[in-house]
Amino acid sequence: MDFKRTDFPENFVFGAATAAYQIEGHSFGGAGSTHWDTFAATPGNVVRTEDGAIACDHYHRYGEDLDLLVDAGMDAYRFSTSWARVMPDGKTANPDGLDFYDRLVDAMLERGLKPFQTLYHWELPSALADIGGWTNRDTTKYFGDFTDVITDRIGDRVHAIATINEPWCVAYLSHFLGHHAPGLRDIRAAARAMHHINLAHGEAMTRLRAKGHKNAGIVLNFDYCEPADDSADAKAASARQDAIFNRWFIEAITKGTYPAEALEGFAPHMPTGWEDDMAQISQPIDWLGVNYYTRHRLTADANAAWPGLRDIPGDLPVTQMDWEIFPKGLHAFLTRLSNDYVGNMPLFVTENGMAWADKVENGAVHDPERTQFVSDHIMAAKQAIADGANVQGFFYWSLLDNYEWAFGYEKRFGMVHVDFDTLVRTPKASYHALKAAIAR
Ligand code: IFM
Repeated sequence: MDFKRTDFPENFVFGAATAAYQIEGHSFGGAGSTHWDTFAATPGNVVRTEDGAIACDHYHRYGEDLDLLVDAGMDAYRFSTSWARVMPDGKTANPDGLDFYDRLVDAMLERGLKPFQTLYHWELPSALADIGGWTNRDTTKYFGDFTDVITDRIGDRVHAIATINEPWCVAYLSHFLGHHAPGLRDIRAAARAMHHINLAHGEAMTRLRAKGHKNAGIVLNFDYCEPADDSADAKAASARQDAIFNRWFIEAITKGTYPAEALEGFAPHMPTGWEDDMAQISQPIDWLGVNYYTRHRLTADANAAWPGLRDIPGDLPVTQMDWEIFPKGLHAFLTRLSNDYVGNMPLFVTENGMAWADKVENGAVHDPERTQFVSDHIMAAKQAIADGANVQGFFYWSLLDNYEWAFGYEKRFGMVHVDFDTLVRTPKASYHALKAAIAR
């Protein structure tokens, strides 16, 4: 790595992130069916129709996994609390689920790790999917109730709470592009989900503030967009993608508005009276999580319906996901967010990492590509701090190889290799490199 801990401010947080469905093993502990279980069980949606039933069995092995964070010298663990584990039908509390998160948070604190909780990282209970999921406004109220129940149990011990992980994925990727559960490709469903997921964030913030919570925020994902060429069409296409992907959520949350370039397509399909929700959506947050992975080069597709976009592959090296590696994009977002949206509010890089077809050979995993990737992105964050952004932490995605949604267990993002037959964990070379860089 090209940096060391002392290059960063004294209280800068280094950590790793995971999410409940991707690692826990959702068949354990009385968790309810989620829309991911049914999506995965439907042919054609997920590689080999794999699901999160066992995943990394973190449910039973969380102690070993937390020890890996401590052994690497990390300060914090970003995890999520599955709604369907805590409330299997979306409405009724499951004592075993609450007990699990209680044990998990205590185990972090015993090890000196700061718990960074995410309330929703995509485990929508099937019972709520049955009533329309995020297309139904009522789901936002049920989400508020879930927020109350889990916060009453562990809210006194978590360091930070994020309401939602990556609302763009929850809404657009899942209801317009159809790649994630519930797999819809429908502009009306998408417009509603795009708004209701923001409202769910607002509802959760209202509930958290009522309990006196002072360190609550949201985690948004940002993909760098640029025109594929100098044409006016390509510039407009890039601006449309930027509005839908990068501006919709942050503008709603910090300014109470939606960008015109995105409303141009969604306005006719928005739920009646959406404007009245913007005040609740834009109530103050305490911190912003930034997930960053890649860039897109865009051009217009005159034959396609709105938003009429086409991705033109670039010439940068790509990861196992085929995502271009573009560390400058992280610097660009951290400075843009601080200049245009959040000012001096604390920013955390809550996810950044890469998938690679890693293999264990002679007991070790040689992944120099990942070491370079992490180093380059952490250096981009360092430069953003030098340029005035209040970046206070960096979480690698992900601690473990895990369930990569529609890609099943094929794409390996972990700093720790997981053998999905034996569930044996093997720290990769990048883990050891990060450990050396952040050693005190
Ligand atoms: O695995 C996902 C995670 O659940 C959300 N952010 C992106 C990661 C890599 O695709």
